[in-house]
Amino acid sequence: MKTWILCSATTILYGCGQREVQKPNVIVILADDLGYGDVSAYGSGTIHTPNIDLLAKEGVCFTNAYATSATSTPSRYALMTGMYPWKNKDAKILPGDAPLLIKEDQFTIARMMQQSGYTTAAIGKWHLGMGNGNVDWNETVRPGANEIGYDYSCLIAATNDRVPTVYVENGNVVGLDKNDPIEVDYEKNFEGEPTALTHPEMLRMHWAHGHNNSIVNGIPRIGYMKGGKSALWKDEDMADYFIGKVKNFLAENKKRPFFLYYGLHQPHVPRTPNPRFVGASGMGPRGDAIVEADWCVGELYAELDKLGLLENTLIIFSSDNGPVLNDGYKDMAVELAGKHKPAGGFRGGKYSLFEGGTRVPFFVYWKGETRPKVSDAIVCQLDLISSIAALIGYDVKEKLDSRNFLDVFLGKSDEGREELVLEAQGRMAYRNGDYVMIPPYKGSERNLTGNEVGNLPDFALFNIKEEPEQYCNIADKEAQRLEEMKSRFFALTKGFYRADVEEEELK
Ligand code: NG6
Ligand code: CA
Repeated sequence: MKTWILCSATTILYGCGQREVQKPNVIVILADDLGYGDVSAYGSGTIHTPNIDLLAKEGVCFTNAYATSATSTPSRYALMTGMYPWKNKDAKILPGDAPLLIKEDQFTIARMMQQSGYTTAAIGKWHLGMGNGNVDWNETVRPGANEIGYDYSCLIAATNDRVPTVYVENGNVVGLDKNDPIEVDYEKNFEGEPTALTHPEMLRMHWAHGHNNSIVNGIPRIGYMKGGKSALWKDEDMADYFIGKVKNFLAENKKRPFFLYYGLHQPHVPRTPNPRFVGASGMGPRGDAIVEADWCVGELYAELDKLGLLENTLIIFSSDNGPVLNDGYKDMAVELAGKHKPAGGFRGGKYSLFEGGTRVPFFVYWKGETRPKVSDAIVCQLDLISSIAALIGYDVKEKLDSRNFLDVFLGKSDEGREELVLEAQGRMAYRNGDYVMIPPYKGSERNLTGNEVGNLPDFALFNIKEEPEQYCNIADKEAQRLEEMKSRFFALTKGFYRADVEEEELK
């Protein structure tokens, strides 16, 4: 990569008579369950996300971008490691007390950056497990993000609907009083502790499915938890809390190259925007949480601007999987959606093998480096690790599924991926060029959320360029293409594909 060396003249440092060029900073912002249609950048006039749109309009706006998976853990696993998540049988939605999914000696994007002289941080949603499977939350929790390449981490262990509902900074629960120890159990409740079932009168948000275990801040969660009162997060302050940590990290590291993974918790359930954003969207908590997420992006951008870092910082914005309205709480997301199409017109959403599951917003912005462009190239988060390796001149020795598409990400080429295996709750689909093939799977058409999950009785083939909505199965019409795609798909997924797999139960 010559260009940034030439263009970043202002950041050239002179030392010991030698010219040393500062490496570009890299920031990955990953929203949680934000759909293709949830950002106004793609033309929806229903929710306004001006800060996210700025990255899209001034940078490269991808229309064919994918998360590797239709749920969080596998999707994040792929981004972090450059490996297809379906090759790891444990890469599925993890509970809050799950052990670290990534091996300590595994190659990760953070480790790569660290080895290249970057200071690294993970801030926000994690959901990749932490600890050894038998966590004592009252001691430093290891291994975690810090053991796989992050110099600094400040995280929620899993999701905002799962216990423990505390922040974990460098492995330590923030604000914990040792006299009120935290206990977590995903199987059974602690004696005498209220749950959504025993104490519904304590709820200020009600559950629709699942989410009826421990109550924290009046919100019922997944899993049981006891103690740790002084450490409990305040849901409405989570955005402010994490952007504060982000700003600290930027200020402390403005003089050295850094890599920041910023996991936004919005608009995942429970949707609890700060009161500043309540009513902002007219769509209730889900829309308001999206407006809040957009504000977070604006704050990050403004801070980079203030610190004079924009010209030397590559910003990538995306989402871990597609959208869902009713993900288990009665928060009026369905009722108030109106004309809003969270998946942007694609079929399905979170949990789905249809495009709505994995087709996500994706923008790459680098002031002075990227030119405004809309790219139809097929790109995937899986490829970030190899592409960033190319950017910083790192020679990846490991055999990864990730490929280098740096020029595509920077808008300099339109030759994106030719093929991609997509995953949704243990099932797989295959995209090749303009076509998507979905093998048959058992199970119902929709899951508890109401999203169509892509269980079809027979092999289906769609031309998603001509018909992005995926209602027109052309398997019979293009029988030969189907056969070719099937054989390529089976070769790629050999040893992992199972025809009889049923999606994990939502609970
Ligand atoms: C499901 C939860 C859902 C959400 C999801 C993980 C129920 C019924 N549903 O099991 O609310 O937490 O897991 O979402 O409990 S993800 O975006 O992190 O993958
Ligand atoms: Ca998610």
